Amino acid sequence: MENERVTPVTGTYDENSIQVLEGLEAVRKRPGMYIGSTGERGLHHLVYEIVDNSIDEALAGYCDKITVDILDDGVIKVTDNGRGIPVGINHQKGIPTVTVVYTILHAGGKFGGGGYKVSGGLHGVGASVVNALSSWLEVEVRDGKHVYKERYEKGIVKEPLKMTGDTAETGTTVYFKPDPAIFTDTTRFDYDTLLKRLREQSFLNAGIRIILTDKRTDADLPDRSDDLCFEGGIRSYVDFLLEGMKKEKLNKDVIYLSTSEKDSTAEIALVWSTAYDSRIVSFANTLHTVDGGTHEQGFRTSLANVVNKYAFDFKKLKEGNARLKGDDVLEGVVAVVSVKLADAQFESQTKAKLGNTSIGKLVRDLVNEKLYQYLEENPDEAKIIIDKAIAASNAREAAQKARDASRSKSAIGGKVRMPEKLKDCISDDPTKTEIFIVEGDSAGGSAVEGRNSTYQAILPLWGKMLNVEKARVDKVYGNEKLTPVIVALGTGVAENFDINKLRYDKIVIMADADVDGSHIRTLLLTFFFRYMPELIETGHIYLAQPPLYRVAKGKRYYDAFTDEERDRYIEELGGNVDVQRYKGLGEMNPEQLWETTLDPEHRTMLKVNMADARLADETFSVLMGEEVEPRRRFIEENAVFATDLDI
Ligand code: 1YM
Repeated sequence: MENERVTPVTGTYDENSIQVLEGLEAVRKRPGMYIGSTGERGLHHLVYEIVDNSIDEALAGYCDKITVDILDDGVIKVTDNGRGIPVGINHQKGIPTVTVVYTILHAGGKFGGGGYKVSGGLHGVGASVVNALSSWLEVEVRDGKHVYKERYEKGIVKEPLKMTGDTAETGTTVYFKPDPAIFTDTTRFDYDTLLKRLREQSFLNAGIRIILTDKRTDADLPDRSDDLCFEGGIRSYVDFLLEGMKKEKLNKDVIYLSTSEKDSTAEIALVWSTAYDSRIVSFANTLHTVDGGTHEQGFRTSLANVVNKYAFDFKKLKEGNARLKGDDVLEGVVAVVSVKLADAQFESQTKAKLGNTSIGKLVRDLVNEKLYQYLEENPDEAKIIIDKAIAASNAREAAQKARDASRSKSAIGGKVRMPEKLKDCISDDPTKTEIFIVEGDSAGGSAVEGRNSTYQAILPLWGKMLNVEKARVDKVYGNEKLTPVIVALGTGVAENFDINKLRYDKIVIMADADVDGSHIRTLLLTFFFRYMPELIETGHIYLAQPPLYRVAKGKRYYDAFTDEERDRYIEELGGNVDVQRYKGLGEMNPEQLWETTLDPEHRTMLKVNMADARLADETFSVLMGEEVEPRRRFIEENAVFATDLDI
């Protein structure tokens, strides 16, 4: 068939082109005003803006598949199987509607007012902004009969809309290349960044299928593709979060609540899990509200209300009992709260916090009514929830007692008495001092002798690790090993924690590479992770790395930390060497301990990050937890590590 030009109505052409050029100029002059930034975030937002139009089409019920391809040369391709952007002449503007959408500022979504855009790109400015900020952009529309194409450069029509062929399909495809003159930091798309946002979108819009594929042929990029479609919507999202946290559901199923009012909807998926903290992820118009806001706050407060109301109404708590605190009810909760509303008000430019008060009420009413109903109808689930909150409450009270005890001050001077076992350093400059928490008395003795007592303090932890003690926090607090640590560090714990009171710059856990050592490490890291996470976040926690071997030949020697390293040194020294295996910290003499583990000039230490600590927390839960089955499984899978574990 012959190509056919779709010609604009000429009468309004000049007017339009002035409007177009002014709009383009504004966007290119101040891109930040339209997409937030011209950094990596802004770059990725271009993709979301285009995809949002496809999602709107899906929400309207006309599209069920969206593909996003990352192509070579910084090009993105987005395709959907919707109706296709209208190609007919727009009566107001006298040019094709698709051209209006792509060239006239603020004409995205539904021009002419009415309705609201719920898929919510960052600033809701749409296709024309993406176009203005792209070196070139091509849009292809399939309307079930014909294929139409238009090409723009920096937002200006370069090849006007023309029919290029026939098709039985419908849909829209957009190719674009962000302009490197605008995105001066980078024009390189990050797969994981796109994946995160598109996954969120597919969770929040149940049933929509989004396929992301990295088609770049550049060096060392693995082929990646994710086919995202979640029939369960935000229920699937909760399962996904649990998987990431490696926690199990306590309830049989994820609980789902939803409601709608004239201009707004709220839906919540939640479950109680084996976790000790809570994870609540909230969205407004599908934008992740990182800092929460009225919707999230409404959820938190009403959750505590409902559980208390049910507990008292159904005599799970007696009349004289104290109410369960919000934090106790929240322990272990994993939830997704998603609201959609017209005229969303955000408290910050980045849309991280929702401000609309009416939506807070909608969420509260939803939880108060429907969750109560759920508890009434599912008494077994209600019991699980209340038992978890009561356990949390007991643990919190025990913790409070332990804290009060550890804060008791001696009569003179109001100074806290330091633990008897602590061999403190002379300096009290908390930016220079170090404390070594040492497993075992003999290693402690060597460390005390071997250290530089000006700035190195030693705290030996004596006795065997409490193998079978349960993971409950009250045990962790009352624990005879941890109290001296809390007192020596000086910061207090949990909500009383104050990093400004920290008495040392480096807190070094010094334990052997055997079962007892790894128990101590796991216990301490778990404890820091749960009750003093700021110490980890601010990089104060370290693991000492005592070497495993000394390889010596004559006067030359090397300390090796792994078998491979040992073999390398043996080779380097040309064989015929003396290899000594360090049996453990306790068997090193003070000089050796100083040389290998304490001396800042020679030692190797690992700085602990939150990921390490989280892993320890998980290991701890498995090792010390109440459930025998996962513990048995863990030990089987880690047989070497746990050969003489006493279970
Ligand atoms: C790859 C990007 O933009 N898809 C898309 C956009 C639209 C429609 C369908 C659509 C919407 C409507 C009617 C309507 C848009 N249309 C407009 C406008 N994919 C992509 N798919 N028919 C088709 O909203 O009534 C803006 S976006 F304004 F022209 F209707």
